[in-house]
Amino acid sequence: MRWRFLSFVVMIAACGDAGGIGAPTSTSARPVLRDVRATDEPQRQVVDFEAFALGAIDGQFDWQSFGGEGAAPGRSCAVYDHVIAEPNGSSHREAAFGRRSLRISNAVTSGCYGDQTMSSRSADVAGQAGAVSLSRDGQVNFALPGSVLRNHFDAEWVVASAVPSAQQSGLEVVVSPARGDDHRMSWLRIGDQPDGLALTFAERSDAAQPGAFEMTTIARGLDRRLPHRIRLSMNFVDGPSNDVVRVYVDGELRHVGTSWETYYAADPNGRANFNGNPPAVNRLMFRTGSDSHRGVPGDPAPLTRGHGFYFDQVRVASYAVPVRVADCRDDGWQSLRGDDGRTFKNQGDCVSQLARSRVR
Ligand SMILES: [Ca+2]
Ligand SMILES: [Ca+2]
Repeated sequence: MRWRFLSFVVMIAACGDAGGIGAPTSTSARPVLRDVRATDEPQRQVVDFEAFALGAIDGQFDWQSFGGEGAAPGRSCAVYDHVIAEPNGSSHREAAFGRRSLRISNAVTSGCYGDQTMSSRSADVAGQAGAVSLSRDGQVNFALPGSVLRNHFDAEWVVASAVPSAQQSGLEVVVSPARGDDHRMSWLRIGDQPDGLALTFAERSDAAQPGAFEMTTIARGLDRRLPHRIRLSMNFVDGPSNDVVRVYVDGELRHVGTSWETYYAADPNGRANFNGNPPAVNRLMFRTGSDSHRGVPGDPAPLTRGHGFYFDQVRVASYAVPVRVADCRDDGWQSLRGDDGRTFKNQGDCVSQLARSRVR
């Protein structure tokens, strides 16, 4: 019994917030390559994986996956079934999955975070004033060089079942805005249920229980024979309990909620990270893991190995959006964007976008 207790403590230490297994020793040492069709329109910067090599994800085009299959050993809590693969199925090829995609199953899960699969980073970071892009010890900056803090994060991806003809029982993957270590600012789970694919969103907004996951099923019965486009759109508003997160499924708004800022501001464990400030975000974490202490066991589904979900057309962007009318005035509109990343035609266009984005 004593041994089991000790190994539990060791596991927690390894999966801790700073400096544990899965934390990078230096992000600046790694050359930054960007597999994006870069334009000045952030919504068009899309990773399609076509230039990636098959197999290990880690180190390709600023993607990070210390625990993904084929990565260098010794930096992860487990070896996850996360790889660059050739998508199967003609419908997926037709849907712009092309010759290469990110494939993830939850055949292996763990209680760790920083060793899971992280997308390439947006040029800027996103968060409210005071959001932190440094590690707790100040030694690692998770932002790309020259990054500026912006108040909007937008992420989009296409997901499809690798077994479109049948349910993969127990299959689930969680996608979160993140920065490359253990920290996340939202949570969206994609699962495979008997009636089709299902999406579950988790908020942490209750100041009385800021550590609790408040889970909402925002879509279910999605046809597993078809790819689905998911978009997570986050407005970080300065001050507590006011961030706005929208989730779109196949172009339709399915949920309006909030970020995890209340966890970082009010939960004792959350506050301990950055003195009550939230982490900044600039990428997506694709995680096959458990949050068992929050009531989300995340049990592995071994039969999904080699299958799972394909992810493609991954886009992340951080930019500045208006949060008050004054932001649009005095030519302010010229340096701002709509929530969808588009530039404004004039001040009036900016003000009307503001009115729309306030709707909750
Ligand atoms: Ca592709
Ligand atoms: Ca806020």
